[in-house]
Amino acid sequence: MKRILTIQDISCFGKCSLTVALPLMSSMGIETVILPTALLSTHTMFKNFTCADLSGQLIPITEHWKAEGITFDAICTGYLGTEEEIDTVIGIIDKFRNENTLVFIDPAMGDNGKLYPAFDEKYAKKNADLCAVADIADPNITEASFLTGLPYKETYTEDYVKDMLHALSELGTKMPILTGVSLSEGKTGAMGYDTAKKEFFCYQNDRVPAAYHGTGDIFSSVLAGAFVLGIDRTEAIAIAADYTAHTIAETLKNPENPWYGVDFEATIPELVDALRRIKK
Ligand code: PXL
Repeated sequence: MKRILTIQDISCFGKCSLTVALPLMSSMGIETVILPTALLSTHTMFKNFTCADLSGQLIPITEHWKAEGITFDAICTGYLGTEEEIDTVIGIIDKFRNENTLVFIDPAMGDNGKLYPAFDEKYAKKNADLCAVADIADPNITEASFLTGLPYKETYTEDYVKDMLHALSELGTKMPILTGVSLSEGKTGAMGYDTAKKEFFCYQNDRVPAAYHGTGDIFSSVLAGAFVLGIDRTEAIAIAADYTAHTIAETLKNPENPWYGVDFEATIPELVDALRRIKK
């Protein structure tokens, strides 16, 4: 069984970061080891959330793992807290990485042209150091724009997406994958660039007309899981994009309209079926 380490916060209520990554990766048949960086009452889109910083625990926990001889097939990161924490996480990646380890970075820090409330531009730039050590990094267009300094655009051409991917690969990321990319009216998906092969790859599905919090984390968790399972890159983004779109569509049917996070629990069986179809 593949074993993945996921490093991000626990938002107790709100369906994002670890409370999404753990169930999704587990349901994909991957042993999922968590390293919580902070403990929040809710994610930061709620007012008055509490937050206990756990970054002082990261070194003692990972030193214990090292002493136990624990290894990982992949290390992935999501929402982190501070610039110092990013340095600590880079050190952890360095400590556990070998030639077969997949390092997957989701530089989760903003959406819709804006950074999340807890972050500033300095923090955003620091994420470029993290992307520099990534095999795969999957920013959305907002995050990519803060990482590269290229302007954020809501309407754009394929050339803009390709320029963004080139700029991300210049940070050092081997395979940047830009999410939330729409190449035609009514469509959305992702486009990636394989720097070694100098090849672009892309998947587009029908846009479900709704925006919910936490969908980026869902997409990333499934994408990272698919890569760890050895699924081909275009099929990996297709699985992640279809699962995310289907989950948003299901959530739209929920009369309680939970803006804070999507009903990903309802669609896990479809994810498992999609993986079974690929394995056949
Ligand atoms: O990646 C989304 C996310 C994760 N964790 C926390 C957040 C957010 C988005 O706002 O606040 C704590």
